[in-house]
Amino acid sequence: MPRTVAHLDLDAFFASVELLRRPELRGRPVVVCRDSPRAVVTTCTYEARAFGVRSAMPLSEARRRCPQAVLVDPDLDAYREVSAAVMAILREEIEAVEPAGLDEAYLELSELVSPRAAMRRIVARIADETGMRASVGIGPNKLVAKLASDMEKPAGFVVLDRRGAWRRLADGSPGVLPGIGPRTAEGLRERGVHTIRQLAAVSEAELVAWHGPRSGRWLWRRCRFDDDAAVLPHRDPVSESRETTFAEDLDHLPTMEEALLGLTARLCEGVRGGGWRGRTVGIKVRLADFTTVTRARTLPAAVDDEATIGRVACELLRAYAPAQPVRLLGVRLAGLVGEGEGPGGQLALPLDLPVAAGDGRSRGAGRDAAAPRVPGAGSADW
Ligand code: TTP
Ligand code: MG
Repeated sequence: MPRTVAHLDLDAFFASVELLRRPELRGRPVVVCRDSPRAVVTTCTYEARAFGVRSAMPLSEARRRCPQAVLVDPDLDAYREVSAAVMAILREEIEAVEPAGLDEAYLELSELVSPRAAMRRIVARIADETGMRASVGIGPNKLVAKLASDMEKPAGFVVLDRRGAWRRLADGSPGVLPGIGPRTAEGLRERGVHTIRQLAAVSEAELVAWHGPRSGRWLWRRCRFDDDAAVLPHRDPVSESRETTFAEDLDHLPTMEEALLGLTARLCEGVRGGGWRGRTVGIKVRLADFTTVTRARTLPAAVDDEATIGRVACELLRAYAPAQPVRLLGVRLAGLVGEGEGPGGQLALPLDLPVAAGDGRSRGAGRDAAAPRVPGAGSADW
């Protein structure tokens, strides 16, 4: 069965969010980066890229290339919220959505009569409703779609088949193929393989001899732009959290509760923005000596309201009763389900089963990656 898959990636994501609240910076080279000697650039506007500034470049180098760049501090909470709004639009429009990061997702379009029209509509909605500009790649599989979305950024819209991908990329380095990292590319170079075309000329048996059966076969298919990976909508976030480190440690319970309620308000905005509800409310507390504990409680039904989540969070904090001043507090909602999932928003799972089972993936850039598998058990990690 021929498939149609799209990959959508927001343009200059962190920087674009910053421009929403500081429109006076539009058209200027903006670099999102902490202002410290060892900081590296998270991203920058295309105006800054014209000067050679890039993601992951040391700030000192970015400054040298573009002294007039405007530096903006990263604000991950703001990026998460915009990300949730974009993902919510994708889920409204398309059944199978696999977020692949804060600003990118794969969409399974095989069932659609007009996948291009659907993607044009989605790009327009994202622009209207969030102010973000997106680039889209459409192809027969995830690999080609991902490569295509990157080809004509910003505001790209590239439809490509495997032959087209071959025509455009065969003479490039194998390292441009997602999944082939710098070390693999370097290893291939040492064997005289500098391009995708040269890689495709190596026999499968030889690749297996070089890289073992799994990676060898995978490489053989990869350089032919062959990929049968499914779009996995269950890679939805399993949890959402907000946390903050205080300028000065807190040592009064009422002040801590106030902070937890503030975090809960921000959490709920993000959760509702993504159309989520969750059954497990958790808190994270880091004490003055850096001891970090989490506590969680699983409720009978999924919730998204500030009052309930805030109440449970404060109860968990009072029950824990921090014995030292507190330097960080966090609140977390796990076992997330989308709107309309499960009867009355409840998960179709028995109460004592791990709600957040699976691989612990979560929304965002992996800050929640180690979600506790058994709610209520607590965990050193979030
Ligand atoms: P990307 O999609 O790679 O980059 P981008 O959206 O800024 O620019 P474009 O897609 O138009 O090329 O990454 C998404 C966000 O992830 C980016 O805005 C900032 C963050 N990020 C980092 O923090 N460090 C990095 O090294 C990279 C590549 C991205
Ligand atoms: Mg991007």
